Amino acid sequence: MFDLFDDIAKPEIDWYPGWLARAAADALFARVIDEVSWKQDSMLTPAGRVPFPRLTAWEGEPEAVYTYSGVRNVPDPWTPAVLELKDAVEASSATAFNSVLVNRYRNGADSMGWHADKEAELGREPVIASVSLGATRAFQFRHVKTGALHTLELTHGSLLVMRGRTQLDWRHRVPKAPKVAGERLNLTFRAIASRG
Ligand SMILES: O=C(O)CCC(=O)C(=O)O
Ligand SMILES: [Mn+2]
Repeated sequence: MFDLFDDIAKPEIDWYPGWLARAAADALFARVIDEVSWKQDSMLTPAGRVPFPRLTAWEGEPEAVYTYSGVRNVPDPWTPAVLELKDAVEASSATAFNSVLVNRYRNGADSMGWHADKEAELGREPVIASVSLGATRAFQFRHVKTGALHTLELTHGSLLVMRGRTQLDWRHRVPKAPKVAGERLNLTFRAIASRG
């Protein structure tokens, strides 16, 4: 009953700003851009279909089927640089992942709105490991009850691991950044329990 403040202080995250050495991050940025099959997905809004303000790709094991907006998505097979990153992320986070959502923010006009990663396939308290490459972008958390805000600068070669109640108690986003000209990649590794 008096646990009102338990979840307020901060999201449950592990943050490794210098996770990859500069040269390794540079090489992986170029390889991921080159090897991934980028898609321009869109979402259905009351005003009709609107393209996402970013390019995306979904890779993983064939059984890691992800359903969103009523569409059953089978992942593309792992590509080599993404698979190398998966192995390194699994070692750092002590978690096994079977899929990754890759986001490509072409410049500061690209973004991702407030959301939590709450799909049933992820389970109730998922571990989600997020690798950033390229231009630094702000990443904000907003507490669902108090509105408390936390901002992290997601730098080239960083790793952010979200755990525990982070997806239940917080929303997160990558706001537009009009001054950012450079491109950024983000890979969020996930463990999907397929519903068949
Ligand atoms: O680009 C980012 O850092 C966030 C990506 C994200 O929240 C997601 O893919 O669900
Ligand atoms: Mn997310």
